[in-house]
Amino acid sequence: MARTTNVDELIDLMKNRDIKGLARAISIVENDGEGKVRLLNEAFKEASGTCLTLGFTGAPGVGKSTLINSVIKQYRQAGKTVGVITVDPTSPFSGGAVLGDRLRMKEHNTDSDVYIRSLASRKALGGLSEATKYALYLFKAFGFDVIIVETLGVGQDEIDVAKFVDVTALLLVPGYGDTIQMAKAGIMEIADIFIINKSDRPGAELLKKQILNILYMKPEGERPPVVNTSADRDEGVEAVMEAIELVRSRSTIDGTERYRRRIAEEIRSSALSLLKNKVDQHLEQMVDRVLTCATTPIEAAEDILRHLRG
Ligand SMILES: Nc1nc2c(ncn2[C@@H]2O[C@H](COP(=O)(O)OP(=O)(O)O)[C@@H](O)[C@H]2O)c(=O)[nH]1
Ligand SMILES: [Mg+2]
Repeated sequence: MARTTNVDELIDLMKNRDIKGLARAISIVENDGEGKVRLLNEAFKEASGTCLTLGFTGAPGVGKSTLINSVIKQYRQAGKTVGVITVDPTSPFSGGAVLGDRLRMKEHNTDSDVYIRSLASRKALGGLSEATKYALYLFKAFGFDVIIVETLGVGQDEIDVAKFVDVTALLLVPGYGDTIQMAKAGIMEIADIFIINKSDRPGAELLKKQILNILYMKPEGERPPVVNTSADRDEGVEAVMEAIELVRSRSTIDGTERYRRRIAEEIRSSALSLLKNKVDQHLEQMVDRVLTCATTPIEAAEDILRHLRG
């Protein structure tokens, strides 16, 4: 069967660290291609258990791509291979920013031990896109030492990323709407590391104090490090690396529990996405029935679920 061989071949290519195999596999996942589910199942089984996954989150423009660029350099100097997953905004207004990302990271394009892949942000159930979650499976199967996810930094994806990576770094910048940035629901809770980027600008120390004040409530051993950086000058990047190591050393303590929670989250998000697809198949018909007063929305929902069970 051609389809089966194809998946096996891709898995073999990835195991042999062939970047073209990885690129093809990601395309299958992105485009809902044939063999996607088997490919992902095999990738999950092959996944390297030792790779470190990092999420960089924060509003557009705070300097995520710039900082990731510096972090890649640090890992490369340490001889580590790095995979980066970044999310392309589908919004036409952000076209310039996407191009900016590519240009900024171009420095590493000739380095075969760094692979940067942009993914479409569509099809997310309000959170991190399915393509991003599944690209993580593939990157792990490929066996990068470090995998970095850059979020779009908009809405739920900013928070959702923390469920799927080992260490989440939240970037903030001094000078604009600090309180608004921090008050954003859930964002303070998910950050393992706070990075105040653009610390060359006024207000960086004040912002640091504000963050430390909030974090003071946490027990010392769990308190997230707060780091000042000027990513575009490579300043503070060593401190970021130390913070990552600190958080990583902590999380081995409750590593099993963390992993259990992540797997639960992966099952939940996959189940919801399957369910959503199934429900969507019945929607139009049910809308017609409600519009003709044959049923109510609540009864229609129950009907769909009954139908799924049967
Ligand atoms: N002044 C200053 N500008 C920075 C710094 N880091 C990044 N930038 C600039 O901020 C802009 C947005 O950076 P980018 O990395 O694309 O942000 P992203 O949208 O979060 O990925 C770019 O013009 C960067 O050159 C910094 O530390 N200081
Ligand atoms: Mg960016």
